[in-house]
Amino acid sequence: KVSGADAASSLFAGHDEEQIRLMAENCIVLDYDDVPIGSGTKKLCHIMKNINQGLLHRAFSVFLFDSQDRLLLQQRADEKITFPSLWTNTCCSHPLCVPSELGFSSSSADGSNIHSLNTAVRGVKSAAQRKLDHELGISSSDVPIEDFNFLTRIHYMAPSNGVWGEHEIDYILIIRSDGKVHANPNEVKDYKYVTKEELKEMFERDDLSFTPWFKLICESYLFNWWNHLDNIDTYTSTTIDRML
Ligand code: DMA
Ligand code: MN
Repeated sequence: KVSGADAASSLFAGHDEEQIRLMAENCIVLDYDDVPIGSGTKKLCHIMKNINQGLLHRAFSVFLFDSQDRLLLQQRADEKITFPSLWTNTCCSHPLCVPSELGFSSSSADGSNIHSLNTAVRGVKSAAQRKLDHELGISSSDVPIEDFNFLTRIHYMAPSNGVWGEHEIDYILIIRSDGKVHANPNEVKDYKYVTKEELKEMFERDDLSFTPWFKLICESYLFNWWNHLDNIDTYTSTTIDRML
């Protein structure tokens, strides 16, 4: 149930109750170098006024390809508070500020160093598995952790509507799966598997709109990666690409 304060907040006026509830999730707040420095609610992290003062958080973007090399796209639900109704990559969200999604693991060989990229990647993959199930109903057994490929990190900022926006270090993950989709209508309005040519045709249409991060990734990396899915593990970069 949404707390009285949030339900009454004018920031949330007219918004969906479930999406308001999700704004209480705790995101991982970062310094400029992607080191976790604390937690902040999803609400706090997505208010443009805070972003303009430098507030930055960790995110991920999954690109799921089927065995025929088609990319799974989703159209965000009208209920989404940020970037509603736009077409985008398979699944995006935020790792939560909890040990498993920070990547802490007692069994890992590299320990759980908060400064280590391997640690962060482990946490992000776990969050990606959780959200593929939540948004698209893709079973975790169809997207095992070891099948995710980490590609790179993109630092970007984009205003959405009204007071809302994004400012993230976005971990890009690619996975191949033929897992069956059972879309959650509160998250996803529509979905579609596309070839490269079909995606390019969608970009030409003036009745379709896309999220800013998906466009950025398409213009920079996506088509090159798409040509090399069979050895995508060799495309990993440890640098942060600042697309600001
Ligand atoms: C946020 O995605 C992450 C990126 C990379 C933009 P989102 O707004 O879909 O997050 P959530 O599904 O948690 O609302
Ligand atoms: Mn975000």
